Amino acid sequence: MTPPAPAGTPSGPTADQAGGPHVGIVMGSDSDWPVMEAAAKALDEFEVPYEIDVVSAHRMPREMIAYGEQAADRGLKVVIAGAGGAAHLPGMLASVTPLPVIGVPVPLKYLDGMDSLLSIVQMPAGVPVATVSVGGARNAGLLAARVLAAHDPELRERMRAFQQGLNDQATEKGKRLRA
Ligand code: RP5
Repeated sequence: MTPPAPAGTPSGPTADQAGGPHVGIVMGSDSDWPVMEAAAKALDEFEVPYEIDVVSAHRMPREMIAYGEQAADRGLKVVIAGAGGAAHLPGMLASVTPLPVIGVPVPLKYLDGMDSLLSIVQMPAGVPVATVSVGGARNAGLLAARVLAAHDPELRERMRAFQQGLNDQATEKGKRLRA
């Protein structure tokens, strides 16, 4: 897992794996990476190949549209898009790709991420974005893995084991409190 490469070229440690990346993780700026990194970490845990890039809706709109238009043909199955402030990236990508788009509202210095959240979540009917919580990049990665698991029994088993792990941890915490 590496920080986003310069804009334009899909990258990421797993992008060269056989079959290519299944998930595209994109963000409006490399300043979003400290938040978005959690999505990549989650996909690492499930050994899901992904690519990372900076695709700014406002600063590089033509590249952003090209990324969305080409994503499915390049073999991506899910797009995770994070942005902060006037966060138009997830919605604009969703408007030009048939793939599921998961939006991550990135919190910035002002407004506690509410601006990002509302920009991403209030999509018009017909153009869905699955919006996670403010800063919820880990859940975005986990949701992408679940989408892929719907058609991948092995990945589904890994997800079941992960869920069992959550259950075990919570049970253990309860036991410790009761002791
Ligand atoms: C958004 O503007 C980006 O997603 C980022 O959250 C925010 C600020 O970008 P920088 O000015 O830090 O590059 O489009």
